[in-house]
Amino acid sequence: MQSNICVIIPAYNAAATVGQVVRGALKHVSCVLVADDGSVDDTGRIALKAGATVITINKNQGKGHALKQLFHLAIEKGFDAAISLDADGQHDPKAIPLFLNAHQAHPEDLILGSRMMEKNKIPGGRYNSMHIARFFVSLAANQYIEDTQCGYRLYPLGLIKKLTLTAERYTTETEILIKAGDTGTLIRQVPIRAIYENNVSHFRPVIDVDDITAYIISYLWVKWLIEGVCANRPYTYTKGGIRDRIGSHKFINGRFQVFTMMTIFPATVFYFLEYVFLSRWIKNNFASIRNLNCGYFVILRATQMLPILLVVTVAEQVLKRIGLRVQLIKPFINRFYPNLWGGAKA
Ligand SMILES: Nc1nc2c(ncn2[C@@H]2O[C@H](COP(=O)(O)OP(=O)(O)O)[C@@H](O)[C@H]2O)c(=O)[nH]1
Ligand SMILES: [Mg+2]
Repeated sequence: MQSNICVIIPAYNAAATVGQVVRGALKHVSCVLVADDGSVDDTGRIALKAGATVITINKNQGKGHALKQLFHLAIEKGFDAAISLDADGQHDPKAIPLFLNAHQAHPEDLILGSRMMEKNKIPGGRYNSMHIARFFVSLAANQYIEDTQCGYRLYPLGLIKKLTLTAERYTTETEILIKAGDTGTLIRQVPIRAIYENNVSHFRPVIDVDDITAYIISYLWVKWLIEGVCANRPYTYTKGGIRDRIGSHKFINGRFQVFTMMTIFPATVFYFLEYVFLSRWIKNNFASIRNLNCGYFVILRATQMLPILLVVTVAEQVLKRIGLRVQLIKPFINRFYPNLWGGAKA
């Protein structure tokens, strides 16, 4: 039984499952904190009955906000680390010892669950967006991250204190990976099951994917701006730095993200030129990319291919409707969004 590590569960209308998750977690840790995020069902009461400490957020504000409240509480209570679990039963508490063991061996690292051992169980559309996210998030986080969208994680709270979190809803978890990785923190992965039976999701494929994409692009835009003109600077995140300052103003941040989305195509061309020519004077600029030995062109191409990916996705859907089952997206993604990090393959 671990007493210096707690489990945190952001929950929204999860009355049917949260009790079981809390009871399962309490077999491994002595404290489970649940944020009942404006649920209209019995989530809070059931979590409390199952033995959790419950904080109630009156109006639904999303997973990211609930996570931030839970981090705050866990830090206040003096825990060293917190394991986050989904409330809907997609994360089996039986896997908690995997996270605890990994943490014991590597207390400074963020431990992330990966469902890629069972990737055939993940719905096709979801898997494709995970593959694209993996490419760009890994670039931003300076390391290969197989399953960037998995919410089953162990966070050392000392690490959380080093980050300013400004993103919301489902984007917060991506923001944590990027900012942690971009300070030099290692992100270790442990295999977990992919559970998709009876799955009801609050994730909105268009709005939430757009929000995550906009965040990643805006982050890379700034990261490469810095790396392009700095020698030997693979890690660009500093708490309170430029991206945090923009992020902390909701209005400015929204405009900034739109601006970076609209300018990412010319911006990557510009960075490509900087990569090729500026390196004569600025040694080892774009250090994070030079470490990969792939050249900036691969990244330039991956970015420029994004609108074509959209066309390919629509084409595959249209062909499916008229009864033609051709695989266009998969080969496209494998070709243009390769694993540049070697080692682990997914
Ligand atoms: N606090 C809070 N948690 C949420 C909210 N939406 C989702 N969650 C939590 O995030 C987990 C994952 O969300 P879900 O909608 O299942 O997304 P998916 O598993 O990626 O399809 C859920 O099990 C909840 O624990 C929300 O609005 N507020
Ligand atoms: Mg779910």
